Amino acid sequence: MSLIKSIQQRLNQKKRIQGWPGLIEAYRPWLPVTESTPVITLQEGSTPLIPIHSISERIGRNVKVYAKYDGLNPTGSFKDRGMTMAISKAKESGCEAVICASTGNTSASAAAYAKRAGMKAFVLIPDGYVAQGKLAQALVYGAEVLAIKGNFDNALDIVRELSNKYPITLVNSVNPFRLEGQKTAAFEIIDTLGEAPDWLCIPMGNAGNITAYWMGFLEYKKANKSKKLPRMMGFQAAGSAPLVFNKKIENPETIATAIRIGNPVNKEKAILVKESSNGDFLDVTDEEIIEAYKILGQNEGIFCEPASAASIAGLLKRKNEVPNNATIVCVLTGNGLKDPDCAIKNNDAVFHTGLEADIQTVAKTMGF
Ligand code: AN7
Repeated sequence: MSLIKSIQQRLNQKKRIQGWPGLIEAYRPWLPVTESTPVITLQEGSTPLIPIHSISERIGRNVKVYAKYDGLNPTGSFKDRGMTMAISKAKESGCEAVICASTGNTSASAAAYAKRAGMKAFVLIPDGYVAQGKLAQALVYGAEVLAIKGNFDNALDIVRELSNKYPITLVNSVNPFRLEGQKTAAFEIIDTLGEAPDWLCIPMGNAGNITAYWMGFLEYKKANKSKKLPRMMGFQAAGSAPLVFNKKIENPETIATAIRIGNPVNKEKAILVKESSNGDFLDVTDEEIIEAYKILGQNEGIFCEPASAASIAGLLKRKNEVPNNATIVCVLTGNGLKDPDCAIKNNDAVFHTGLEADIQTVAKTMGF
């Protein structure tokens, strides 16, 4: 056996043992990294694309709906896709500290990856409006958490200025490496389905993710990995829908705190995505979000956070416009465990408490 062949075999074997290497190694030729980029990874990416029959059935007409369950990333949200890139590039440039403003998920992800890279992480959050799980993560990963008396938009203004004035790298989605990493979700969808879907349904906050997906779909189409491009359908919570109503929202409000954003940084890019994909933006009420959240939990065994359920709520709202036989992917951006308070308050479960610890009581309560 030739030497090259035996080295190749050993490498393949190593790959098998290690499993999925993380998205930078998996999609290296598509990403702005070089041999000298230190790869900071938690083996993010390769998330499941799960058929969701109860939603397909509600639409009918042989429509197939899938959930891209990005809540199964290492810190429980799609942010890890962008963060592996942003932090690797920050590390490459010699940076020692990163900062972000966040409704929660960015802070959790930035903290985890920064710490893994041996860097300091500062996170600015709106005091009282970050779901418990996300706050817990930022604290456990050892970020320095700064909670301000203001909303996400105020926090972003501050960190943008801070990163201009001081030697600290901004890792919000204004950082172009974030979008580069996040575009790999579109690659994975095409790699799995063998073609792009007809519609991509996605929640929007700062609209970085919808922009990143579109980049991914365009790049794969250009490389002949797919023949079509999806219509990009972006959804926002009704009380926080600057992109739907085409105006800045001073005091955004929604149960979906992840997307409680009134002045999206990627607004112009998002409008371009909508226009070039023949897509559309629509608002969904908190009630519709919770209804979709419950359907996913009760009928599919999928627990996502409220912001993610906006993609399902939006699809259901537009179901009459879905073409026959269409393939639709809804992006579930974050894990349901992120927001336990929302889960405890919004479910239809039968929950008996304070029962005596004996079999008779339990059996009787069960209806035997
Ligand atoms: C679960 O963490 O902005 O439209 O600071 O956490 O790319 O902003 C989170 C956004 C959707 C919206 N779903 O994505 C933050 C933050 C979940 C999210 C979005 C977010 P973008």
